Amino acid sequence: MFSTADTIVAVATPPGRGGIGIVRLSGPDAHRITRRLIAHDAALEPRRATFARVAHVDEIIATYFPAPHSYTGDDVVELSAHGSPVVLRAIVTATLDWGARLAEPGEFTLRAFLNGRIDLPQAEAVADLIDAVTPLQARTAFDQLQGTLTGIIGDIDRSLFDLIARLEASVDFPEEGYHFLDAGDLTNALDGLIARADTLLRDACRGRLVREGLQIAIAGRPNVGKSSLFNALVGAARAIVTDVPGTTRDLITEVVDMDGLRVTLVDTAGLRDSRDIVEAEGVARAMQAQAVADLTLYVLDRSRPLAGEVAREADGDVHAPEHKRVIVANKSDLPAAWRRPDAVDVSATHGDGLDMLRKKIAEALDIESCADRPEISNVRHVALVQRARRALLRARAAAGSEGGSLSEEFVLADLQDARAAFEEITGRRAPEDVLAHIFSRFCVGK
Ligand SMILES: Nc1nc2c(ncn2[C@@H]2O[C@H](COP(=O)(O)OP(=O)(O)OP(=O)(O)O)[C@@H](O)[C@H]2O)c(=O)[nH]1
Ligand SMILES: [Mg+2]
Repeated sequence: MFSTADTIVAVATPPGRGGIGIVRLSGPDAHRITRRLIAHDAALEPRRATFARVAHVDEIIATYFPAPHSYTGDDVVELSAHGSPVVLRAIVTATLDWGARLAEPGEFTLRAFLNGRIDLPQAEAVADLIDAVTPLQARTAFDQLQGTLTGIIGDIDRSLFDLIARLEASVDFPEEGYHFLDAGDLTNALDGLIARADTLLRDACRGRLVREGLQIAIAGRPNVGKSSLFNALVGAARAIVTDVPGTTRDLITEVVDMDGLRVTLVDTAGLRDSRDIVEAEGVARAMQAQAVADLTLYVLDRSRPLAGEVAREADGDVHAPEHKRVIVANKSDLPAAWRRPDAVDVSATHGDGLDMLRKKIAEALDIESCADRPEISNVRHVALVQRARRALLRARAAAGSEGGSLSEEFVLADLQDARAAFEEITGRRAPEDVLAHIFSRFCVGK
């Protein structure tokens, strides 16, 4: 399914116009195709910028990275042209005429993996780094790109390998008994491995927060200033604000950086019974958005008397008491009609109290504890560490039982299982469908 025999091409820079746009070629014919393209007689000097012309298209700079010292591990040529979609498309088309093929999404990085330049967590880190919204996300991805996770897994894998080798020797030469590995050593080694899996998993829930971010829904009655607060937190007049109750109908989302975490803010329709079918649909969506959010900002209008029913709504959903919410008393620039000690006073239109609100949000979500860079952040990795841990626990149980050589066979099978899971993380043993899934997340040119 995956071939590295042909030469692939794609625009590597984002769509649109810019000072520079880059077309990337990778494969055995990358150099030959480039020389044809720019009518260059001599070979291109490795890793040197060469000025050239693509006839009737543009003046470009070509840089040749011979295998294996390139991003993909193949021969790679990067062609920097002026950043115009028309120019870049013309260059790509010309390379197709000379024998290149359009790259699939993520295919450059896939080749880097297949050629052994990077392992799977590093390839995944490339995608995460490109997608990062906050500096913390970028740093976490960068650590993974540098191989921190690979190093940890590699360590565990070596211990497992050693254990398996010694256990196999004991099984093959039973008369020696546990000569290669006595029972106490085995259980100690297993306990150590389980503890290491536990440490990784403790890190994981923080890691998920950093990598995937959080959703915060802004909810409340009509006209209390939800959209105004949304705009204030986003820092742009994104949602329509009017003094007509029921202005917002659809969900409006925007991604912001909150203390380094990627937060998706969702503005919702004001909650009320409405006979208007559009508004009623909006209210239904508002309820759904609250149900899936990690936190709800429940907004009240502090300048108007608080109806008992609304106060009860603010107190929380009796059906989902564990759902996190922060009460916001908006319009603090106007005279107060009431006070609630549990509410944060803000003025969405004047910007007062927003810092306090951000602090409350950070507290409610325990963002503080995410400030360290987690070692593991990807759900695929987490699921595999969990699988490995279960196998290790089974091995531990079998090792503790009095089954003689039979229990050794069980321990061995479980250890092999654990090892397979760890190797699927690094990609040493990753099925093709797993690879296809991972690389389909990338966009073309990466
Ligand atoms: N004085 C004052 N007015 C505000 C403040 N926040 C919002 N408003 C006004 O309140 C009105 C409603 O604001 P919106 O942000 O549209 O309220 P909403 O909750 O999104 O309303 P719906 O979408 O209809 O549910 C507008 O006239 C805003 O200018 C505030 O902090 N102070
Ligand atoms: Mg609104």
